[in-house]
Amino acid sequence: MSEKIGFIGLGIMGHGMAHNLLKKGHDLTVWNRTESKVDEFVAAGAKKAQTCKEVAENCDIIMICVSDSPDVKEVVYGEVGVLAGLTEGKLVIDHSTISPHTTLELAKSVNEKGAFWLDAPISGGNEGAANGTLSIMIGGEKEQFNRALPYLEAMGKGITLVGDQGAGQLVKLVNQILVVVTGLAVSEAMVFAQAGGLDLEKTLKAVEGGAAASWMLSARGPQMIERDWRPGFTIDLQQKDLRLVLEAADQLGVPLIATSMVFNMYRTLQQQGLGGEGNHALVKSLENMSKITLGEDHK
Ligand code: NA7
Repeated sequence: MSEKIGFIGLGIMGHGMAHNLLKKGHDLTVWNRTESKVDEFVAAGAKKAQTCKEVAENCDIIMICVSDSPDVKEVVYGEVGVLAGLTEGKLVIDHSTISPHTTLELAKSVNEKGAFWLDAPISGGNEGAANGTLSIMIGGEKEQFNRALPYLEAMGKGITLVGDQGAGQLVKLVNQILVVVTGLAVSEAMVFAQAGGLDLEKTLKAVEGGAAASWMLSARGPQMIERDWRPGFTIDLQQKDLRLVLEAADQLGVPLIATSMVFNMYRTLQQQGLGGEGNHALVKSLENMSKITLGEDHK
């Protein structure tokens, strides 16, 4: 049986995800805090809800993709939030990246209503969201995972049940360690290549197929070279994720040397007012230190 889907949060990621649900012909109701973002979805066949409560009342599966832990809490616990409209048997899927601790608290509240919760954070940037090729890492019950799968398949390719509630968020933090440390390696390599007077495009082409291959290198390397800082994922949100990583690492007592360094590098960029730029603008932090700028002749 086809279920009615609700989508809350039509930002950079939610935009592509909700469009892909519509493209696959799913029955979709949308809500966004900034109301104007809803119009294009209504034009494409979605229904518009006035509140998150209304989304929960009218849908069987409610997907959320908003910024941070307090935002998901607001959307769920608010006076006209999801919880107020939730009834037995419904399923809430949170695609936002938030604290694993907050996730367990939210899941408990939803479960107390006789409803279900999956944490299902995403990776793949705006391209992955637009193309329906996101990686989706899921924590929760197998039965609910199977229930959600046909809808998640409209939005992603690598869809993995990684453990119980909260495990999806923890795996997303693992993902973010890999993303930012790879981002640092790409940044450092590009600055080094620039200092050596190399043709950056040719350099990238020469190394991206070998052992140094990575999504970050191939997707964001060209953007660094072109100095295109438009965000697939903003520095502010990346910084938020690193805060979550470092909080969890502190609780676990595990040292994260490179990750904490990148956290501080991003902070210098936020101080310069660059928090809205893409996370690949990390290279600017190295440019600031070395006085070597990609694309400039330093000879
Ligand atoms: P964006 O493009 O910054 O979009 C954030 C979305 O979250 C956007 O729809 C916001 O609404 C919405 N939002 C943020 N705070 C709230 C509150 N308090 N209440 C309701 N809605 C809110 O982020 P991305 O799409 O790149 O990322 C979303 C998540 O996926 C994030 O956790 C990432 O880490 C992964 P707005 O349009 O601003 O009114």
